[in-house]
Amino acid sequence: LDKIIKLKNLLKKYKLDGYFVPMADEFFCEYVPEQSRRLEFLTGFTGSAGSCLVGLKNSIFETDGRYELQAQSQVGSLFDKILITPKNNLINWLEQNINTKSVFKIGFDAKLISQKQLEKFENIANKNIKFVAISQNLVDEVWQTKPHQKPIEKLNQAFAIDTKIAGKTHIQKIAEMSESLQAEYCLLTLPESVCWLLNIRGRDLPHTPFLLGYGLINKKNKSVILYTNTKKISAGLSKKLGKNVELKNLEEMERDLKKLKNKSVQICPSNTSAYFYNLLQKSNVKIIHAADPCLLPKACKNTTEINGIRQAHIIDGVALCKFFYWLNNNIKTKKLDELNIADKLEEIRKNNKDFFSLSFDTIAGFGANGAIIHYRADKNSNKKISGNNLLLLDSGAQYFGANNTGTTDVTRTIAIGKPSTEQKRNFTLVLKGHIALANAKFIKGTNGSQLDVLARKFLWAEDKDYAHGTGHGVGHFFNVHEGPQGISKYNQTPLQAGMVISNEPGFYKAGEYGIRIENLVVVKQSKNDNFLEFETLTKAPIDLSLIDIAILDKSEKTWLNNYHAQIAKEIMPLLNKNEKAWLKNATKKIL
Ligand SMILES: [Mn+2]
Repeated sequence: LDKIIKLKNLLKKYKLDGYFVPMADEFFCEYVPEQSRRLEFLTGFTGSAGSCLVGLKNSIFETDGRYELQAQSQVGSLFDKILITPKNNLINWLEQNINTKSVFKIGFDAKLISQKQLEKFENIANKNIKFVAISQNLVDEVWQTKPHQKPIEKLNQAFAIDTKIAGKTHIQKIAEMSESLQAEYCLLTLPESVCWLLNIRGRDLPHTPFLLGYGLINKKNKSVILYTNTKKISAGLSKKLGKNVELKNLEEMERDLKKLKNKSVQICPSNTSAYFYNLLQKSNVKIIHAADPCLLPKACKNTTEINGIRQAHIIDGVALCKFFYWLNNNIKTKKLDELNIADKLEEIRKNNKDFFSLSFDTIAGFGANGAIIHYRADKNSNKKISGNNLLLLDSGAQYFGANNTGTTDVTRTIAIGKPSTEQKRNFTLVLKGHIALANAKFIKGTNGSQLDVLARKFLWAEDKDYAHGTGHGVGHFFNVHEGPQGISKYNQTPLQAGMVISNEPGFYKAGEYGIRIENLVVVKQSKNDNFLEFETLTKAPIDLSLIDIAILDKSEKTWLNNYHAQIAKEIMPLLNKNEKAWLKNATKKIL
């Protein structure tokens, strides 16, 4: 609370009525590094989506439905109201509650909000509400004064991805991107695009191998300036990047952008900060709005990348099978809970020499906790795993090795004790949807929103559904949530060969249990040139004890038997004797 009081004192100093604090840092990634977790520092909120307005009179917190309960418990006492987006949001709240005749000034840091978000703010109906960019970040001002201590950015070394892993040199990529530009320059503001383009990775985020930085492509010269903390780039890496890539510190970017006067620069307003947008505008740069040109080619993996991803899934499948064998053997004798099984799974994955990191925090939710879609166990919520109920386990890893570089994300639901008839029925409905999507063949141009129903139709037939998308894109040793592809009620991006995507229908009964079956698939050319289909990448058995075989049709049984036979073939040779016996039973043919 004292931090909020200190911030309120600063409002008076800067003559503001309120100050807006977003979750994002200046790189707009899904995960935010420690030194930029301002919302968490200020409020104690640990979720991954949220923002707040600290006002002299009222203070408001907003987040989405996933974090409703968490926000209430973590920040409920600090704020007058918690808004759950998209139904309620800060703009609506301001319009309904601020009706002063005088100007109401809300300060913000223009580096931390996108131009698109600023435009939404500026379109607010009540024109007495003014959004004012403040160059000093007010949360940092609190964070940098004793007794608080803002963490210092770690100088994590970046590293190169060999062409044998990336399938294409960065020189080729730069040439192709330059070719595609609609302007003389392109400002890349997403670290994922910069890292993809230059075939580099970094260690700036715990689960995503990003080097945080920006890029400026020069179309004519087919060259790139990389703006980052150059202390993170070794002499060797700098040499590898060669003469087409110039390294500069972030502080130099502002001066360089001003020099682009009268030149045309392509940017994407939804991931370019209001700060840089404004700077370009003031410098008389011709701004051209376009989607980030790297995102689509990054999403469509080449054959080399797909081969690496396939192998990464075999390593991951081995770790999962070893874990399932261990779980099966220890469930009755050891005291297991959500936290210690997540640790055990991480320990097993780490045994592989090419393990790099987890790709997100493991979700291990037993019984009622499994029904919380983005659950993460902590000391208070941690449930013992015993009795009869379902264990939902969603986890993944990053692997980096000569032949097995890739990102995994897999969910299995496991029966602990004896499952109920109802649990088996719902699990089988989810499985039928999973198989229908895995088996789908579709004409080129089809998008995720057209396929989404395949995964839901069996649940819908019984008036059931799940409140999340069916699939998200996944990067190649990159972000576990990658755009623009996805399978959901809304995603309009046509699926293309090489896209990696999750297939993860589920069913959740609040207060009782959760079910989700998640595999990653890659889009590939079908025999007929006009059609596409999926190849399933994930290699982990699906719990046979949860299947109501009577409601599977012949083609569904065939899919499951083939899937399990493939796992047995690829994973078996990499297990010890006891684990082999377990896997043989777990992948036995159903009739
Ligand atoms: Mn997933």
